[in-house]
Amino acid sequence: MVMHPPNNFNAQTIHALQVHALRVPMPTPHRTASGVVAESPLIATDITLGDGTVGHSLIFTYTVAALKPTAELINNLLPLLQDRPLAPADVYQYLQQRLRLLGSQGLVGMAISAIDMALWDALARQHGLPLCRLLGAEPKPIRAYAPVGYDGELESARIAEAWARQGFTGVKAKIGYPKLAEDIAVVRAMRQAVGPDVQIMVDYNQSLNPSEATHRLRALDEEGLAWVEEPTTAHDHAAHARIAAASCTPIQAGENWWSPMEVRHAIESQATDLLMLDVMKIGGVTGWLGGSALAQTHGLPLSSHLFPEVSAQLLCASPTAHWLEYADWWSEVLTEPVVVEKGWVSAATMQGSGIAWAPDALNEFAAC
Ligand code: SMN
Ligand code: MG
Repeated sequence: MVMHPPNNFNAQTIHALQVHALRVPMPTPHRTASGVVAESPLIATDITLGDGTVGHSLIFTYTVAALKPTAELINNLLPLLQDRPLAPADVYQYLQQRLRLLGSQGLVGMAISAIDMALWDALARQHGLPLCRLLGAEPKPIRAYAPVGYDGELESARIAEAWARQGFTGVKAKIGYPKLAEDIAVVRAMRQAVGPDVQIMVDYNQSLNPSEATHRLRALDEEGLAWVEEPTTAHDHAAHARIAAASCTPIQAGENWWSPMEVRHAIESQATDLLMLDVMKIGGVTGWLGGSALAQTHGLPLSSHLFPEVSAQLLCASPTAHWLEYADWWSEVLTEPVVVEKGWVSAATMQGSGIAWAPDALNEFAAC
């Protein structure tokens, strides 16, 4: 009689899903030309496997209005996940296919990413590896830049200087003030504060119309900026291409692109010189890998948007890794928030994707 090994298939299948809606206060509100982020509405997702391994993910809904609907949407996907094998790339394709008629942008895309990131986290934990190693890459230090809000000339300069003193070699300010002269004044005050060796980036957060953007970027060409981010509507690739063609400063874009397919369309339109992916919007780890492959094949330097823990892992495995966006807004929720030393982030010590809940954080920050 032929003996078969015991079937431990259950240990590798999805068993349960737990979703927590959180509201985390910001130490100081983050102002942009397109609105203020005064608190972080977050969704913590836990996926438990048959063997008890739990994979975690964290997503950010920007507005409280989207918090509970997105949490409910993730929960409602459980019937599609139950008993499926722990194979994140397959689950991603399966969810995309099952949700094809509805479409997979916006809250649906965020829900798919929450599940995808939790599954990759679980897979890395099952192997006892940081995510980057699971993806075949060594942990390595990633250069990080620090954020400066839409805070006016004096405050922007003060904050930039404080980051530079901590060792950051890049600082990114929100601009898009009523007058171009104010944008220039903010950049010059920051330059004065940080000196010639720190790179300065600026972010318009989609606030300009294309002709105003072309006008302002021509003037900013004199300021030696490392990039100008999202000068106009993120999904208007043709307008970004016209603005890019008329300016010497590199254009940065991508944080609002919803899939590797949208990255492809943007690249085909020559919309940007640099690529920035947001792991939640691009489609989780699976979506990031598609976007990163496009960055590699088109020679586009790739930076991250928010989610510094997961992004540090992913940038280690991204051939054209450029800058990590540092933010500590969600550190109180995590046991292992990303550590920066002299402006470099290290993914070396992290388990899985770097997401695990600080004791009692899920209760303390629970949205009522
Ligand atoms: C941003 C970050 C967080 C909230 C709003 C906008 C952003 C960035 O555009 O690039 O940091
Ligand atoms: Mg931005």
